[in-house]
Amino acid sequence: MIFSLLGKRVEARALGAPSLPSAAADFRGKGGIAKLSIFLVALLITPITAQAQHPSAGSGQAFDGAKAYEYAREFAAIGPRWPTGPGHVKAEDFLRSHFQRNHDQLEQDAFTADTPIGSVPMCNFIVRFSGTKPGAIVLATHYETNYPLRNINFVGANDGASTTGLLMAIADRLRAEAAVSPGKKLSGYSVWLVFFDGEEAIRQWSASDSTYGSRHLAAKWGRDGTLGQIKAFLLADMIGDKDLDIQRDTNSTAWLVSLVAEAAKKFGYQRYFFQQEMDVQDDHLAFVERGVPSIDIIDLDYGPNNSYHHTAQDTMDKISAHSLTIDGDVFLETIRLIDQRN
Ligand code: 1BN
Ligand code: ZN
Repeated sequence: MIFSLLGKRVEARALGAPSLPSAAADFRGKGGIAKLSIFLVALLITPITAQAQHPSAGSGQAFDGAKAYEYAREFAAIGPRWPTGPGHVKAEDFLRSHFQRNHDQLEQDAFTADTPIGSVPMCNFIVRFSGTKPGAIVLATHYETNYPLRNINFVGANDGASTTGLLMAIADRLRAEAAVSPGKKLSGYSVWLVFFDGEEAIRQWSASDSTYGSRHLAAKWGRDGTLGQIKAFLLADMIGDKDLDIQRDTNSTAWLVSLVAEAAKKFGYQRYFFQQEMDVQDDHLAFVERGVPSIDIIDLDYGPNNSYHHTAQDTMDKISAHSLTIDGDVFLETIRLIDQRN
């Protein structure tokens, strides 16, 4: 399959996964009904621990994808959020006031980006939840919308808003977990949520005209030694899509890809993950280049022939609470697996 994105052609390779991944596909053909009956009886009598665990596994509570969706809806309702535009200021205010209201540890990383239209003020937001172990896991997204699309009503429901909502709902979970823990700390590594500005190209995507926020923060954290604390960097991008199919990015760190696949498997979510592979350039690259174990969890197949991507059709009706539940369950389980790793 070939996607045409931002004027670039991105080639995707199918990884030989069955197109009908459900167990039902195995019961076609001779003796199928008998086998299906045996399978259903086995399902009924198999202890729950032996099956793919429903999202109550792990921390003991299903992820609230409806809450993530509601945050995304509020955020997308701000309207277009292109750098230098009025919606961008409102988006910054929204994030700032949300995390301040919740008394979270918020850092605002304001900087000036050198872009094809000149100097542009940008701001990354970092929200930190302290853990008992030394080191941190970073979960990241971008929140702004595309400057070249400023003259259409591009609200980026999937592209920016969905994963902003996802991280806000993850913050709710982390805050609640810390509140009931000894010393008000997460048990495990610290978790830092990062909302990047300036992921999108200002004129045309290139290494120097894109990912302004992540390149700025990776360089800054490289200079001040913060990168050395980061055990893993997980990027979420465009994974609110109702029709979720997350590609395996070939620039991502192999062990982290395996860990995310293991987390997905725990919930029986394998069919949504890594059926195709792609070379993806995104906000994780500045961290990959500096040796931080990193993964881009991204769905680059949005709508028929990718027709919703970077169009005014990227609206809330194209994303779902169910996809955000899958994402949240897998992110939280991946954190748990990284915590257990060493
Ligand atoms: C993601 C969302 N991107 C832009 N908006 C980056 C990207 C687009 C990466 C296409 C790979 C292909
Ligand atoms: Zn985009």
